[in-house]
Parts: sequence; structure tokens; C-alpha cells
Amino acid sequence: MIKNLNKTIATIGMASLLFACQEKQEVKAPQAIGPTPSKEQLAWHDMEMNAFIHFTTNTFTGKEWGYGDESPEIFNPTDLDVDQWMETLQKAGFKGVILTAKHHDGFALFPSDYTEHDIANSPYKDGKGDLVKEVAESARVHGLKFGIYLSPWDRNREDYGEASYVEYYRNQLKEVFTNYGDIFEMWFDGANGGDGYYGGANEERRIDKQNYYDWPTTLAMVEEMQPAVLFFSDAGPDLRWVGNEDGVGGTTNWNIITPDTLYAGKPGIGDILQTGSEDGTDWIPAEVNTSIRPGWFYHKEEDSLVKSPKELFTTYLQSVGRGSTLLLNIPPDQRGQFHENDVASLLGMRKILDSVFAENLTKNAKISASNYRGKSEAYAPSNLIDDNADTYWVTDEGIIDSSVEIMFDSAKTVNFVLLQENIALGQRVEKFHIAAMIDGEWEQVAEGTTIGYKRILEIPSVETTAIKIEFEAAKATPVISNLEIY
Ligand code: FUL
Repeated sequence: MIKNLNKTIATIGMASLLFACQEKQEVKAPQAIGPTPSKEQLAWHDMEMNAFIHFTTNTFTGKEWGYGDESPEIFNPTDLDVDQWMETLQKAGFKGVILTAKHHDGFALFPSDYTEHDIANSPYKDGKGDLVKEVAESARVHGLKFGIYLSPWDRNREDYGEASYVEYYRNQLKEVFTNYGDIFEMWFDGANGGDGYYGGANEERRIDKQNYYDWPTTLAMVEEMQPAVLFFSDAGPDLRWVGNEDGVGGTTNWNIITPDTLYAGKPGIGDILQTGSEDGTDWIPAEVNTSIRPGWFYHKEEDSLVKSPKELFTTYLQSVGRGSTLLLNIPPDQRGQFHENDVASLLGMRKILDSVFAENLTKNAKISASNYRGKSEAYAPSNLIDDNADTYWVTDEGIIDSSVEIMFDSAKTVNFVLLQENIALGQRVEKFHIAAMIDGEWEQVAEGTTIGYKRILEIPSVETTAIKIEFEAAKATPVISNLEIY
């Protein structure tokens, strides 16, 4: 009897498994379209907020671009505390940190075998210090990924502009990529202002920005050492500049672009970098880099000009909230610490983020959609509010005009709507709007173009019992993985 019962259960089990398989066969998942992100790019999107750290002789001279003639003797932080930087960043919610291992002035924050213009010739730790090592190690201890900025432009080097300098630059890349563990992002700065010390020549030097560095060879060399690294430059190849340093991403922000029409430093590429191109050939998302202060380096006179928590929150909305990753610069002061004002602003921003995004109103709300693929639970609108980034809502093939509706159990005040596309399947949405049920009528309260990794729309604080997102145009059926309402 028991034997038979088991058999029956087994048969039922088989039947439902068969049914599930059939259902899966019938309701095909959407195919990826267009360029899609690599595994490393997907992980980078998930990081959302990274920190930039600008630190060199400029911190002690008050300059923004060191001329290259600064003596290493002046690099002398009196009370350096890398853990204070990392603790602050961790508390504020940053996931990665990128350090200027060498800025345009050429001073290396690590002991380099290829120059005397480095930390080994400074008073810091009697010449035994290595800040790249210290930061890399402390970052890891604090759960932050580590990245490198190594300025291609070098105003110190005598041979800048000649082939031997490119070799020097590559040798320093070898040093940083072999001595300090995994590097998640390499930041290639396109800036090249022309004049400099250049070993005493004190002159203006122009290079052929497109060809001088022979980037393909350099990148292949670095990739061989660390295949998972993502390269940032004005035009990629993995991450692109957003076209401004004000912390503002595009409200239309395609993660795709055609890179062979661009190169670092090309004049007038700002607009296209900002929006990307819907029909671009490569997945090269925009990173929004900006500083917490007017300058990239610490200057005492800017202590009162540190962005307030509210300003940083706006920066967050204009970068992460527009589908980009934020790279926020916090420059250590002459002690070698984040200044108290910067720390207060960062923690203040965290407080705002935690309070604004504390109560997700989709919890305990009802959700429905105008259509969902094959009426299969695998693609149902409930996937939008299940806290699982891997599941998604998607309509039947070819159905773009579609909507989802969230009904609250009572009237709620809504300030923000957050949407995420499942970008692993390509970026799709071109146009959508949001309506709120106000006094029994749908009223449009916001509209948008692209969504991408994340889009946060600010709603003018409405009292409503329901919210509707209507998709109007897309490259293919929208594939939305997450909806949050605050
Ligand atoms: C620019 C540089 O010239 C600035 O000094 C800073 O490093 C910024 C992030 O990039 O191109």
C-alpha cells in the first residue's frame, strides 16, 4: 500500500515536472538583443557607487595640475590614515575605490623601479612607503574593490612625446598590475594640456592623441596580466566618460555606443557620450565622475565648499538614478585624511538615501499587467516586486505597448519610482510614462526615455491609491526586473 502510495506520488511528481517542462518549452524566454554587457560590466553596474581618490604633490602645493617640477620632498602627509578613508567609504555605501597612482605631475604613489620621481624619494615613512599597496590592502579589508588611475600624460618625464615614454608608461602599468592584486577598473585620463617641466625643458608638447600611446597594444598587455579589468577612457573600450565633470548623467542614457567614431580627447564628443547611441555597436556604459569639492585635489580654501548631503543626494539621482555608476572623488588633506566636512557630507548622504528609500510601497501592494508572456508565472508582473534581480516581467513577443499597475491597500504619498531593466538581455526601453490614480482618475506624473540598469524618477509628492507604468516605445519587448516605489 505504502509502496503504491509512493508510486502515485512519484507519478504525480513526474506529471507536474513534465507539465513544467512543457510550459517552459511553450513559453520561450526573450532572446537578448543588440550589444549586451560582459560579466564584469554587469558586476560593475551592480556596484553603483565608487570613490575616486586624488592624492599627490598637488595636495601640498595647492595646484590641480602639478607642473612636474615638484620635489618628492614636499609629499609629506603628517598623519596618514588609509583605514579612515576606507571606513568612511564603506559606511557611506561605496563598493569600489580608484586611486591616482600617478597624476599628470608624474609623481608615483608607489616605489617605481623606473623613476626617481616617486614616493620612495619622499619623507613619507622615510621613503619606505607605498600608498598603492596601503590603499589596495585596506580596500580589501573593508570589502571595497580596488582600481587604478595612472595618468598617460606625464609632465615630469623628459622623454614625454617620444616612443621611450610609452615604454616607461607600460612598465609602470606592469608594476601596478602585478604587485597589488586584482584591479577592477583602470582609469585612462584623456587630459593633455601641453606644457610642462619635461625634465627641465619647460615647454609645450603636443602629441597625436589618437596614435601616440598605441592603446591597442597597451590594453592587450594589461589584459594579459588581468583579464577581468575594465578599461575606462573617454570612449571605452569598456566604460565611457559621461561628457562632463558635474556629476550629471543623461536622462536619455544608452549603455551602447559605436566606439570607432570616438577617441580619447576628440573635441566635441560630450553630447554623444552623455546619451550614448541607441543603435551603437558596443556595450560601453557611461560612468559619472565628479568631485565632492570644486577641485579634484584637497585645498584648504575649499573646506567650506564641500557638497552638502542634499547636493550629494541630487548627484546620486542624476547618476545612479539615470542608469550610470557614480565615481565620486574625495581628496585626502595634508594630514592624509578625509577632512571632517567631507566625512560629514558622505555620512549625511547615506542617511538621506537610507531614509528616502526606507519603505518600499510595493510591499503588500497588488500588481497586475496588461500582458505577460504566455500567461506564464515565470514572466508574471509579480517578478517585479519579488526582490530577485534575476526574475523579470516580460510581455508576449512583439508586444511593446503595455503597462503594469500597482494598487496600494490605502492612499500613499509617492515621491520616487525606481525601475530596472534586465540588461543582461540588452537595453530596450525608449519611452515610458508614469501615472498616479488621483481622485479616481489617472494623472500623468512623470515620463522617461531610457531605463537601463536603473532609473529613479522623482514624482512631485502625490497622494495616490495606485501607480501605473506605461511603456510606449522600445527596441523590443520590455524586460523589466524590478520596480520600487517610495
Ligand atoms: C581630468 C584631469 O585633468 C583632472 O585633474 C582629474 O584627474 C579628472 C578626473 O580628470 O581629465
